[in-house]
Amino acid sequence: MATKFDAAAYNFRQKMPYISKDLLRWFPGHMNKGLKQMQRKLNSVDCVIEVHDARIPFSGRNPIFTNTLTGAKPHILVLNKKDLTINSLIPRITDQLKAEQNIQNIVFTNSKDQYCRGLKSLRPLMVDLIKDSNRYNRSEESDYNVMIIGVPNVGKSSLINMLRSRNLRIKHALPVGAVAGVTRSLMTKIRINNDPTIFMFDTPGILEPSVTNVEMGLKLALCASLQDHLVGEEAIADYLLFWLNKHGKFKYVDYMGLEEPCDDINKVLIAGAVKFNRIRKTRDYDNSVRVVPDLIEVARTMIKAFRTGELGRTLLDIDLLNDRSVREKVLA
Ligand SMILES: Nc1nc2c(ncn2[C@@H]2O[C@H](COP(=O)(O)OP(=O)(O)O)[C@@H](O)[C@H]2O)c(=O)[nH]1
Ligand SMILES: [Mg+2]
Repeated sequence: MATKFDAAAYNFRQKMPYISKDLLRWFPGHMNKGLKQMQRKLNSVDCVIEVHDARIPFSGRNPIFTNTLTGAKPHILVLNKKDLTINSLIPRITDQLKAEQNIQNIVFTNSKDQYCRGLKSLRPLMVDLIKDSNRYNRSEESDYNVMIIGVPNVGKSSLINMLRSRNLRIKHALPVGAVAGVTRSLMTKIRINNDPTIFMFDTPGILEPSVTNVEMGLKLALCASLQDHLVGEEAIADYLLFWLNKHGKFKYVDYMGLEEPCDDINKVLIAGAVKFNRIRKTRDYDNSVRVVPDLIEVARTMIKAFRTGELGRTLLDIDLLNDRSVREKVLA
């Protein structure tokens, strides 16, 4: 079992690996356009659902959402990918978000599970909030319009698909992608309920134009909100290794074919290359054959294992949780 290792016995890095801020500054033109369209559309929506990754509940949300898009309308924060985070921390996270950020409606979901309780609770919550709100120019409209916003790859399209197939028993309508920025066509309008009629506007993921905090950027990268090759797969894998070691999460040891924890990403990737047979043959200048490990490919494998939960459930924001005793219990 990978859990047999004692973190205290290793002299792990305390400082995050260095990465240039420039690599995390990824804000393609379509995001700017998307944001403008969303702002224009705001008058014709009755509720805004902001989707974010449950592994980073305290970081990485776009402040533009908080400041301009969610102000006047009923707002629900959906923390999706609940299946990849630590269930026992959900009440603490909810309390902290309510107290510190004044977010009143928080729902945890798994958009890949049609029986998810959070998903089930969303429709009645939306309807109640809209009924209780001042709909201004839309007070005569019987249809409800809901806008889904969030950074790339948090599961916005998956959530709409799942609500639609749950409520209307219709097959998926929206493309879903593992690569950041799949939803580029702006404002697809999708019916997800009949009585009352609820339409949802899917939107492209919009990141903060400049990442102000490097660690936050790396967490977003690890959760696939930035494109991997732009940040660099090895840099993302190194941050992942740093984080896993720092928090005593050692499932990667077995997974990467190591004997024991290791803080050196090169060694970890080389072990993985042997285990997964990711070895390339190249010819040297004198025509002799040399074998080299394909480190980028192995880094991709390691990152993917994190994203699919094979390296264990995680709360990447655990250091931002106020309650120290809870933090220590989880880490113990
Ligand atoms: N494990 C897990 N994966 C999810 C969940 N929701 C979405 N995904 C995956 O996350 C990736 C991005 O989903 P997508 O709906 O395209 O995100 P969007 O960019 O916000 O629209 C896809 O690979 C989905 O299959 C979830 O609740 N749990
Ligand atoms: Mg999408």
